[in-house]
Amino acid sequence: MTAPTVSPVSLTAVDGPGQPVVTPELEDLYRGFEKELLVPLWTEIGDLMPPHPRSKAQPHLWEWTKLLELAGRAGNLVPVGRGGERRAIALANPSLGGKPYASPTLWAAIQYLMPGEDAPEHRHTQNAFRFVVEGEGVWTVVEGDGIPMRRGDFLPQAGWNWHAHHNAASAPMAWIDGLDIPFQYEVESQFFDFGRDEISEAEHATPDRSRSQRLWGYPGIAPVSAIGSTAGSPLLSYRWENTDRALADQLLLEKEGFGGTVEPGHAAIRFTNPTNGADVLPTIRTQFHRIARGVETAPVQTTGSSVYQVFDGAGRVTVGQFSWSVCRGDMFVVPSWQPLSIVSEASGSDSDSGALDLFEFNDAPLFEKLNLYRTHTLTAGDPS
Ligand code: 1HN
Repeated sequence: MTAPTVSPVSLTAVDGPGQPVVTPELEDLYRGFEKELLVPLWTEIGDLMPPHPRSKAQPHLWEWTKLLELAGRAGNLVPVGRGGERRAIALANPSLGGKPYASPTLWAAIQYLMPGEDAPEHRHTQNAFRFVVEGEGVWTVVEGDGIPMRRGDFLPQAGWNWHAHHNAASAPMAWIDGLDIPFQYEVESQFFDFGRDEISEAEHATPDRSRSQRLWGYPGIAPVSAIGSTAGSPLLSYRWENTDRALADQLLLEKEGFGGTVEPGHAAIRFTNPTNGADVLPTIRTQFHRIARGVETAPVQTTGSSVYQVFDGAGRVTVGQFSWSVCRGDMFVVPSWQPLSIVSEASGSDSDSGALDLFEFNDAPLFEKLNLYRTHTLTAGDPS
């Protein structure tokens, strides 16, 4: 290895509080630091030690109609197969240099599979999940277990499990993927294996209930033979009918005077691992919110980032200095410590209750494990 001819270290002497007097000797000292690849703390402290998180990421909204239209065009032009592995199109945060990262820790993508298509089997250390905002007909096959994917279903996919997908229906289907790729890329923990090019005929079967659901799909009941046997959640699909009823019941219980919501008119559930009540994935927390018509949530700021997808209804979302009208399928990112507030607004034509339903995923398990998790609800007296 030869030494770089141009040093990547670049130091500018400036006048300012806590800074040394700018003299030719100081400039010469700084050139010496640059040559030896050294950086003094006194020129960096403001950036390295901010008073609170200042995310490199920016709040941003991706509209579902645009995502779906482009994914559909990719469906006609781009084959799925070994090598590219998935027809997945990632959301790139506008201030992360064009990288396929929604936030510094989270990957979010729309994935699209044409009728009869198979996405080949592989496994990786990255933790992943799928969430379905519309459509049905794709089965994800995890360790040979075929799991149906339908509107509202949430499917966690802990790292290092073999998985493939196939579309058994006569129409294309889209869904979203969330993974911890940016985090694992930064900490250099990634492994990847190709599996079989084709899954077996038996694995193309479309059972209504997966093996995982038959073993783990009963509330509060665990199979004695398998307790403690898996790292991530052994329940491979969390079905919409349960999520919907849990949210509806929270709002009803609140109306009946028994509480249950996180704040008035705001029901929230977390998808948990039935073996221990922890998050379904070691690095990603997944939750679902139902905000009753006309309700505005209190602005909350949290360390770590989150991505939301509107599941149903319409509303207005404010993240820091950004504010958007949102409707079904739209996705937005909330960077670290940016206050988030949501108003549920009736969409007019909806025959339902007019509530706003949102799916959320975030990196809170990482922050909690590292003792870096903080959350704060802003009140009128807080500085803006
Ligand atoms: C992956 O395996 C899937 O299995 C989706 O559906 C997105 C993005 C990067 C790397 C692997 C999937 C992915 C991915």
